[in-house]
Order: sequence, then C-alpha cells, then structure tokens
Amino acid sequence: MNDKTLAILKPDCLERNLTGIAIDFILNKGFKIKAMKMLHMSKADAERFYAVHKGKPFYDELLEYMSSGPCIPMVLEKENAVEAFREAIGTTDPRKAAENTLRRLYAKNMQRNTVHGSDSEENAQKEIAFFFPLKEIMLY
Ligand code: IDP
Ligand code: MG
Repeated sequence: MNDKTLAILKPDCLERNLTGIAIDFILNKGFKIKAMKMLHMSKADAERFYAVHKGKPFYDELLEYMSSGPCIPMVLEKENAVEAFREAIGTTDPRKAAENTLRRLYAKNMQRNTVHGSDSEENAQKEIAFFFPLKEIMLY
C-alpha cells in the first residue's frame, strides 16, 4: 500500500477559508482523493492521533489547536504518496519550507501549519485506519 498517505486540512485551513485552495493544490499535484470527511477532533482524539509526540514541549498546545475546530482528513493516492506529499507540503516550519509548497504558501506558523501529511509508510497505514474504515476508501 505504498501509494497512499493520510492528509489532514487542519483547523487553521478551514478557519481561514483555504479549504478549496488546499484541495485544488493537492489535485494539481496529481494526488487522487480516495476518501474525505469533515470532523471535529476531541482532545482525546488528538491525544491518540499525536501520541508519538507526548512529552514534547508543544504537545499540550498541539492538542488544544487540533481540537479547536473542524478539520478534513483525507486519503490521497499517488505513486510514492507519503514522500511526494511531504515534499508538496514542505517542512513543519513554514518559514523554512521550500518555495511553492503548501505550507510555505499558506501556513501561519510552526503550529498552525495548515496541513498534516504522514511521515512514513507505517504511519500512513495507521493514520488512514484511524480515520477511515476500509469501506470508506473509494476504489475508483
Ligand atoms: P509534521 O507535521 O511536519 O510531521 P511533527 O514534528 O510531526 O511535524 O509535529 C506535528 C505537529 O505539531 C506539527 O505539524 C505542528 O502543528 C506541531 N508542532 C511541531 N513542532 C512544533 C513546535 O516547535 N512548536 C509548535 N508546534 C509544533
Ligand atoms: Mg509528523
């Protein structure tokens, strides 16, 4: 399954009405959207999703932020999806991100960085399963 990754349009993306622009950006980069939904993560959801970051200085604020409003998780498909999507969004800190990456173009700061992308094959599979049962992942 190395052709799929999990993306999330984060709360700041929706808050600033960048949803359409972000989706357009993703489609223009050649990703196919195989699943998508809007939801509002609870703090407990965010805690589970970001469990690997527990104990880091930004963790508590990250949970606050990710549960502060609705977000849009999606399953994206492309050859080498994990790596290709990380490249398309740029580094965590938007000021350091490469030109024309989604974060460089639209992110506010290191925390409110507009979009999530899985960082490995293994995590992509776990993160996809976190949001989407198999029947919600389209086969088209
Ligand atoms: P990533 O999203 O680029 O993979 P991670 O290190 O996995 O970055 O961190 C997860 C999320 O936590 C980031 O996207 C960002 O929202 C937040 N975050 C990471 N590092 C910092 C920081 O130093 N300050 C504030 N927020 C941070
Ligand atoms: Mg990460």
